[in-house]
Amino acid sequence: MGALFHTRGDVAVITLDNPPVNGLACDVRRGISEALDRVETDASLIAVVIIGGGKLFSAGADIREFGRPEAVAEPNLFSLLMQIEMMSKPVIAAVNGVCMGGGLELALGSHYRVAAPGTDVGLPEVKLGILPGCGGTQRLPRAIGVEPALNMVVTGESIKSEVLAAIPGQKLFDQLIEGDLLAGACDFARACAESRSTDLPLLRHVKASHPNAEAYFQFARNTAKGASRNFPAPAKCVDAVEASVKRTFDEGLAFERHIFRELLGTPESKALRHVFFAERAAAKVADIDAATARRTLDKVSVIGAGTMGGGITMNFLDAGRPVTILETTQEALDRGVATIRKNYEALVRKGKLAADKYERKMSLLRTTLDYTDIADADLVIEAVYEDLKVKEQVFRTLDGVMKPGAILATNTSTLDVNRIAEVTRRPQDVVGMHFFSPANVMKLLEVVRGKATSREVLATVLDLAKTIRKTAVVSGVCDGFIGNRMLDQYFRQASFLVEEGCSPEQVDRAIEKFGFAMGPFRVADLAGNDIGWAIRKRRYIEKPHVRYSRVGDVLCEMGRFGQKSGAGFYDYVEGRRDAVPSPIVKDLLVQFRKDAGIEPRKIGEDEIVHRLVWALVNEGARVLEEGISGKASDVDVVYLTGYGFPRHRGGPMCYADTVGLYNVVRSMRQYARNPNDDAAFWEPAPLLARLAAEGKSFS
Ligand code: T1G
Repeated sequence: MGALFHTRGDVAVITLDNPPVNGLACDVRRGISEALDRVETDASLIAVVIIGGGKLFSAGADIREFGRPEAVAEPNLFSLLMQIEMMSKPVIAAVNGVCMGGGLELALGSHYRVAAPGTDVGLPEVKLGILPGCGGTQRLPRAIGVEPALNMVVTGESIKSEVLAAIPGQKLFDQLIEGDLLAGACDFARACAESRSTDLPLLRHVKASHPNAEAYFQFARNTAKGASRNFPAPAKCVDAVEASVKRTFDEGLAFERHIFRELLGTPESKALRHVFFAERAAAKVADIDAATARRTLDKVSVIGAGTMGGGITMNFLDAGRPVTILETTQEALDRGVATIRKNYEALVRKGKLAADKYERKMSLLRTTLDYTDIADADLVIEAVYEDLKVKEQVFRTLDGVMKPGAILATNTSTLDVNRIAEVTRRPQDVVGMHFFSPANVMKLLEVVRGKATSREVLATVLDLAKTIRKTAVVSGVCDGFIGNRMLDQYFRQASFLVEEGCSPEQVDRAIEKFGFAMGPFRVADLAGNDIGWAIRKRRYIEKPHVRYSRVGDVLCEMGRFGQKSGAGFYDYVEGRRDAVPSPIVKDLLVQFRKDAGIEPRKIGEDEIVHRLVWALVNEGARVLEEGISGKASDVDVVYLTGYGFPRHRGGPMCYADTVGLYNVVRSMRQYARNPNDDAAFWEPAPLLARLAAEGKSFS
């Protein structure tokens, strides 16, 4: 690992060599520095090209080094850029594939830059809760202008090299090179060396300006703050880019470095770095590796053209994979296809999908009423009504029709995958693929591993998830798997809070200020209160000793199912989706508390947030100790990608670690003493109690 050195005639070539993404780790930086020294002292060499080994230039600093001495070990990236600036011979960065973060900063610090078209160019540091820390916020505005630079720094999104090269007056790329990038870059380097008459060009000497700086940056800062829900990095990015206009280059560099160090230590950045690796670790399962066989998945079928079946189908159409949908009646089929069309046509109207691409997607869709039409499918995903008897019947039929080796997946959200597998003669081929509504949008896919599910089937489905751009998390079989099982406790606690004195809007406001996309009562009204009602009825019978609040039941008995019935925990105006606080619900809660003998009290935001989040954490700890989930970071990924948990808090288990498990358990014991709460609810899961007692964390 490091930087490889070779020469092509009188041009030196430094190749970044740190697979898979050429992270600028300590050894790589040292290799570059030593190679530059060699070029400087070798009179036969007239220029140097820096290029990435493998398929890309560099994804930036090696995030794994953060918080360790290696991250700042000399030569750190800062020193390396100073060394390049002092070189007497031209340094050309030749970028392809990915040029991001510190990798882009390395290129920006070079004298010249050439790029292969199609290169993803970006400064994604804000997604890690930091900002570019080696001149990116100072050099990029000088290379492409303040506004496009600010947009890239604040959003962290990548832009293709050819798009950036087309910006009028840009100084980012001196040339786009089709075909052999290295040969083109060496020719360009030779031309630079031979045509040299003045000093080598440095972006630090270019002036960054904006015609209306004061107003523009104030607007940008307000916008960044408004969109980031108490997450500090985006607004700080604006401050740093503003410095490129208001301060000298070196002052701007120092200001950027100061902010970088400040953000690096924030809990939000630590959480986001946790999320970065957690999302990638989710696909890693203890007993599956590259040697595990995979099955071919050419033909895919979906059973059921309802909301879930249609959304699941769209994932495959979006990935360019043909799908056959099966339904029981032509009317249901037509309705399902019409819904898929409506979804795509909405995207076409918004300009998010080209009309020809829409038609190409629809050309991949087949429909049928006959099971024999799907007999040769490699994978079939059942998405019929959430009733065990109905699903068992579908799987009996599939078992009799599908070819040997076909993977039989169920999209059930809570039912027992083992029971479903047992009605077939091939339980090893049965697996859960729990999509989240809207299935074509939500990234989370819970892959439910039955006790008989084979490793091959699991490995195949995990690989498939990547191709349909889903974040797969493996779950064992239990009621609600990982996410919905924890969500049940979250809603129980939310209902206890309104029994004790909160209004639904007070609870929602507090947790949304914490960073959740939507509070529990707005979610309940959106999803339909009758869903929770049906689940509670089932559980009242299965677990009569468990205390549930009856607030939700009372609303359902009044027909207040949520948005679909025009009223729920909130009132709704016809044709609008705004959740309006309801005087009826307010009066109902007053009466409810009277009847229950509850003296309402004012409950603060911290208590609301912590009772909701620790409810998730306590159940998450049980999910871990029962082996339903293999890693605490997987539980975090479920909540980050499927339930709107704020990314800059890292997920429920990560947030509990941030607060400290000792403090979590101390708060729970306090809540257990509340006569209107449920002491049993706050009994710490054994794993949580043990970790807290031992001063340990989930991670
Ligand atoms: N550091 C360490 N490991 C990294 C890494 C990085 N920057 N980027 C990726 N990996 C690992 C990743 O964990 C996975 O490991 C493997 O590479 C493949 O990644 C000074 C301070 C480049 C678009 O934030 O966006 O520069 O799971 O699965 O889908 O101002 O990786 O195989 O063991 O994501 O093809 C800023 C983060 C750093 C870029 C490729 N840079 N990476 O996506 O592969 S901070 C980033 C990505 C910085 C400077 C600051 C993506 C990718 P494993 P992958 P991919």
